Amino acid sequence: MSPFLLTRTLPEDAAGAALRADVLHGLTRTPKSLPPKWFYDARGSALFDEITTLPEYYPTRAEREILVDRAAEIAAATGARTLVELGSGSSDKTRHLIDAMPELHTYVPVDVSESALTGAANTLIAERPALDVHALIADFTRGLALPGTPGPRLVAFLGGTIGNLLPAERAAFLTSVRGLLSPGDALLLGTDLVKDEGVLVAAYDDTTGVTAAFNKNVLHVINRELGADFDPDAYAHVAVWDRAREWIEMRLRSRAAQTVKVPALDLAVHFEEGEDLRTEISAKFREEVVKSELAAADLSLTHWWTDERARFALSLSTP
Ligand code: AVJ
Repeated sequence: MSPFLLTRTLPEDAAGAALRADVLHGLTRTPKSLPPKWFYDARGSALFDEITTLPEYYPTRAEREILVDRAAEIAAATGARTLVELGSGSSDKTRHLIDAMPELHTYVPVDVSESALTGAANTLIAERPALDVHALIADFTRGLALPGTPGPRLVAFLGGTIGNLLPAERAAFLTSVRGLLSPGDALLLGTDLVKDEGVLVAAYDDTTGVTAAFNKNVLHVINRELGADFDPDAYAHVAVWDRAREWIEMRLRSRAAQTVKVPALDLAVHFEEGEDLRTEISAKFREEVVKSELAAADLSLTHWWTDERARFALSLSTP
C-alpha cells in the first residue's frame, strides 16, 4: 500500500481569522467586495458541482474535452514523475491526466478543504495503489512550499480558477509558482477564453437559479460563521461582463436600503438600495494575454490547446 501523507500547513483556526479579516476589509470599503473562496463550504461546493452540470456552464466540459484528447501529449511533453495540483477539489479532472502518466510516482493535491483532499486521495489510491499521494492542506494563493518528490514536476492549476484572481494577484501567483519550478518542470494552466457576451453571462446566470444560490451562499457562510443577519432574499444575483477588463463579475445587489449586523466583528454594514457587493471576478483570456502574463513571471508558453469550439484552453509553460 503506498503511503498517503497529509500535511496541514494551515493552523486549525486559520479559516476563521481569514474570514473575519476578509469580511471586515471587504464590507467597510466602497465598492464592497468579498473574495470568492468563501463560497466553498459544503453547500457551496455542492452547488458548484451542480453548476458544472448546467447546460449554460461550458467550462468544465470544454476543459475535460481537452484533457481527454491531450493527456498523452501533455504527459509526453513533460515526462513528469510528480503531479502537483493546486485547488485539486475532488480531483475528477486530474484522473484523465494521471491515467495518461505511466511514469507518475507521486501526486500532490493541494486544497484548503481537508475533506476534499482525503476523499480524492482515498479514491485515487484505491485505483492506483502504486501511486504515492502527499496531500497538502494549504492556501496556495498565500505562497506554497512543496514536499521533496521525484522530478520532473508538473504543476497543474485547472478549471479556469486563475480567472478569480485580479491582474496583480495573478502576477504574484504566477511568480510564486515559478519559484516552485526547477529546470525540466512545467505548469499546466486552464484558462477560460473571451467569447460572445451572451454566452459568458448565461454561464454565470443560469435560468434555473443554481448560480444565484451559489452566489448567495457566501451570505449564509457569513451568517453562520460570524453571526450576521444577512437576508439572502434581500439581494438580487447579478452577473455582468466587464468588456474593458474582460472579466465576468458576480455581484449581490441590495434590493433596498438596509443595515446588516456582523456581531463577531462588532460591525454594522449599511447598503444603499441598488448597491452592489462584488463576490467574484472570473477573467476570460486570449492566447497572447496568457503568453505575456506567463512571460512576466519568467515562464515560456510551449503548448496551447483548446477544445473543438475554442471555448477554453490548456497551456503548458516552462521556466
Ligand atoms: C471554479 C472559479 C473556475 O469562475 O467559472 C462558477 C466558479 N462561479 N460559476 C468560475 C464559478 C460561478 C468558477 N471557478
